[in-house]
Amino acid sequence: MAHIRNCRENTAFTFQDITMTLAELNQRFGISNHIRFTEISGGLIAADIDNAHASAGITLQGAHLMTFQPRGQEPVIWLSKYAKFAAGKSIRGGVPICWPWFGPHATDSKLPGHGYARTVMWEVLETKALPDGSTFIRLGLVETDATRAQWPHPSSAQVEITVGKALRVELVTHNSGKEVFTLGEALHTYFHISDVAQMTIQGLAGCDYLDKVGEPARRTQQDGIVIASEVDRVYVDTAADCVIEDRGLKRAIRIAKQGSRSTVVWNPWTEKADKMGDFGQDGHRGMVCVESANAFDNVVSVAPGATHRLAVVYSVETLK
Ligand code: TA6
Repeated sequence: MAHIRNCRENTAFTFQDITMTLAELNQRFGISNHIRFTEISGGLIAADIDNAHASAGITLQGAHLMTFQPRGQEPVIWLSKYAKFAAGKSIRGGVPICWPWFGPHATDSKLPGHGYARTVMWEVLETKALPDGSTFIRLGLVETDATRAQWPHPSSAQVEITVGKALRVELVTHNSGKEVFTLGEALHTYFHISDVAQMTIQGLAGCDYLDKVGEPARRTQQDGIVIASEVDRVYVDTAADCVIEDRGLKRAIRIAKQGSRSTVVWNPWTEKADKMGDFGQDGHRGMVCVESANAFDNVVSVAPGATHRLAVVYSVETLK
């Protein structure tokens, strides 16, 4: 089993096959002017990416991209100032990976909502400095008896992240077993916006959605999405790009996805955000989740030997 020894307390996080200290991790995968690994609060290990185009931070726990800020831009990804960092705890903000199910587990309410991928260890498999000055990192979910107990399907999950002027995240699922399995997943991305009252989400007009606020209901989106109360919607059968128009920042964030048929739009609004305890006062006003997913009607059957990819490119445009 591999060990990342915390260089101060010499505690070990055990996962596959490589014994590595933080120094060895940097020696093996660090790239000057691109990526280095540091210990952050809660004893978590993070990849700190800083290149000519942008900066980003990714924890090995959950392969969780916490931050992304292109040079000269406001942050694109929102991270709560009250996010908690601890082993086994999900981080409020960034790009949580919901896998291998989205929302509550279909049959066992004791299992974690949105799956376990975002709270278990992932290991660094590859880092690269790309010719255009972007930085690439590939991480793999580390299977353990605890993960196999929740998901008894031989499989692997990897995430490939490219940090440049745009941010590209690709979630790759491989079925290494002999049985087909059904996969639910999402890149549960939190976006930084000037204020929710200054924002409209385009791209989902005409799409059906499951409205999870109050009595669940199926509705059809008429126009752009404007948020003035709690919104929790799963738009189904849509491969469309979404665009977050932010009049306050005079910019638009484009969300261009492949391999995803669902888009989730979520803002907890005041009451839910207060209950969650890690949004802070009015924290919900500076964020919106637009999640590229395969959920509900759109869960994916992955055949034995098959590989399923969900990829999203997040880019910033000037608001016309
Ligand atoms: O994607 C929206 C949602 O399913 C909401 O219903 C809410 O539960 C949100 O995810 C956050 O979930 P979390 O487990 O991260 O607190």
